[in-house]
Amino acid sequence: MGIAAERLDVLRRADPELASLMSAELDRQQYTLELIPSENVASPAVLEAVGSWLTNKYAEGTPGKRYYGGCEFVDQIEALAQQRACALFSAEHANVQPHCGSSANLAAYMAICKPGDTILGMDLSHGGHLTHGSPVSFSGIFYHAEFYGVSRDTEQLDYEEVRRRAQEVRPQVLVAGASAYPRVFDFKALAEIAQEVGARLLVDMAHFAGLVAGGAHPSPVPYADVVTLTTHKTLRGPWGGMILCPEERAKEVDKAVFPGAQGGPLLHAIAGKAVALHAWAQPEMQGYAQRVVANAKRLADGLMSEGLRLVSGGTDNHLMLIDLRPLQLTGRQVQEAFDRAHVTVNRNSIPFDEASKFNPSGIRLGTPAVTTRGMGPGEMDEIAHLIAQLIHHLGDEAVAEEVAGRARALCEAYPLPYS
Ligand code: DSN
Repeated sequence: MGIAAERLDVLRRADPELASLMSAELDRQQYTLELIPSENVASPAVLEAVGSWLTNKYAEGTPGKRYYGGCEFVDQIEALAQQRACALFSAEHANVQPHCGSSANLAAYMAICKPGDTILGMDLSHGGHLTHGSPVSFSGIFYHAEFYGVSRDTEQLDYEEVRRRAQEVRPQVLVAGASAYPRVFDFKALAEIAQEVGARLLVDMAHFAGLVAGGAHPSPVPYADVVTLTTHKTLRGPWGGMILCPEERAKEVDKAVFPGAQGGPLLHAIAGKAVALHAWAQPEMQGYAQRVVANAKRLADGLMSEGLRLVSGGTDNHLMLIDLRPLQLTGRQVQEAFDRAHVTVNRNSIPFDEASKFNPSGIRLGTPAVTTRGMGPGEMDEIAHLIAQLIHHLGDEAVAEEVAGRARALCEAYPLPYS
């Protein structure tokens, strides 16, 4: 019996209503082409660690310095996760307690600046993240937020323009990283800009941490004052966050995480992070990051050859953005049509989008999850064709049905690792 069947068996006896919802979600995941670039498929070993008795333990503090008794084993578990994170990313210090990327960013700001300071981050509509200064997030509420964006011509970052903005606003923190930017970052250039204006450099590598881990994206670790990441995206671990920094900042970062931003750490999630970090040293992960990027490039080329326009003309990482403006379609329309065809994507703003954030003009998609399921170049060609068919024939039920059938067949050929 696989891990899913075993767990559902236990749950059916304890809580049939919840078991039936979880079973339905498992089916959705099993038979849906998952193209949301921030999602992935955690291994059965990660699920075992996360769904374990470690959830019972309180351990406020850090390994060896806890406010609770009985921490001798969880101390070793957390220290193991820290050592593995430092080894994988060549970092001097890792705090593995952040519950998610937003908590990691909250603690990172607390460690390197104070309320009211100026932070300069990438505009959300150009690919940035809510926690990089949006007025609806703590980052825009507690700090004075300014933004830089991509250039209108290339839809890519122009580092001279970032420098000009930094000189103009003199931030205490320069924030780099994004949730919808299909290109790699030049961390050396960003570090130089930060240094020139006396700012600290915070790199949020939530999206591309797995690409960094696998050597398919430059690492910000040698350049940044603080690096934050999530563990559930390209890193292929459990839901969670993490912070990396030089040893000299370790104390400030640890204090900012606890008691600054959080209470007790989630030891079950930390164990899951340890398992995922360990997996990067195993043969099964060899080449994964390169395959994610190669698949993304192949998918992007396929979409463009089917007449779709991609923001910045392609991708260098795991994600891409389709510009729906030339087709006079909206992101919401397309996302909903994709859902009906068992292909999951998300609508997203694109640079210089004049549509509302709730119904923007872009579709964001990526390859981490389908690559984990084992799909390769041939499947990317087919997926590009299916997506183009859906978009070019939006509302045609016969096409949607045909795509749904092909999407299901692909999912059946590359099953989730839970049965
Ligand atoms: N909301 C996440 C994403 O989907 O990219 C980023 O935190």
